[in-house]
Amino acid sequence: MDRSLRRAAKAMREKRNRDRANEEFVRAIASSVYDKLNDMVTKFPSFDSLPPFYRETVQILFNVDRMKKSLGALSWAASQSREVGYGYVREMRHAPDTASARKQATARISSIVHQVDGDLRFLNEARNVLRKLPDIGDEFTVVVAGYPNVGKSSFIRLASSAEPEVAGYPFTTKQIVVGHREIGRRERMQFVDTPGILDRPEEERNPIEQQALAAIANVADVVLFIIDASEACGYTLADQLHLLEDIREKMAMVPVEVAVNKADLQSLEGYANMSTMTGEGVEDVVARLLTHRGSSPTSP
Ligand SMILES: Nc1nc2c(ncn2[C@@H]2O[C@H](COP(=O)(O)OP(=O)(O)O)[C@@H](O)[C@H]2O)c(=O)[nH]1
Ligand SMILES: [Mg+2]
Repeated sequence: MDRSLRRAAKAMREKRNRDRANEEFVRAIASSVYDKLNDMVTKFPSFDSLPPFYRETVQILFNVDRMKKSLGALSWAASQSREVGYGYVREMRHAPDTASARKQATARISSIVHQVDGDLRFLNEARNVLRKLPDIGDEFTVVVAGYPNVGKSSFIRLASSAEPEVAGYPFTTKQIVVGHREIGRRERMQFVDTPGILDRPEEERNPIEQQALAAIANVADVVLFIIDASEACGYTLADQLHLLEDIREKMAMVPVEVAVNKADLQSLEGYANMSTMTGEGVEDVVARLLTHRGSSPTSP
């Protein structure tokens, strides 16, 4: 409203005749409010073209129906403001007192905008969160799981071709880490680390985290579960294997690869062993992960 009022005042100053100036004020405020509200609607991220991860996230956080309703309310307010404003402009051609018509028109448009105040605030908040969502595209996706301190971050750092990106994660206070690696001509795979989601057993997950897990299961082409057999991470091997079974169950549709890290301290027979400290075995694990490329229903 403030922005539109400033525009209108400027448009008004450009007219010599007082009645035409009042008319111009109303026309300017009506079209400026119309443009601004319509702009918000057309530039809002489209839900239907969102990748699955975002779609689920948006659904969990904001409810797509409510967003569609709010966007509908803005469209209504946009055309209503223009209609009301232009109605006054037509009347002002013959009105004896254009100044009071100008005030009335301004008050009515302002009241229309106030009616969608809640929608504007809601959409603004939603847009801010959408902008901050981690950049998870449709690339071949490895979700890295395992208890804290087993070496998930170290693995992603080592396996990625560039420094992993860190983004705020809407479900927790934690951050999501995404690493990328080139796998052939103009193709990339991505590694996603989800602290707070796949590093504890089921019982400790709150409902929002459980939904987050469902969203993650949706984007994962394969899960890499990392075990620290040395138990230097602070969790027993038995606890780690228990979490592995929990994740296998939860992500039933997604294949799970297991790697034993910190093999420089303690390896485990029958598993793929690696050490993200010495680098040994890491490339073999990446190669195993790549065998799942194109075989999963979620891959593009
Ligand atoms: N000895 C040894 N230590 C490791 C290895 N990989 C990671 N660490 C250490 O384990 C700790 C946790 O690693 P980090 O990658 O942050 O684990 P995350 O919590 O699962 O992401 C760090 O102090 C690492 O230096 C490894 O292969 N060998
Ligand atoms: Mg970590």
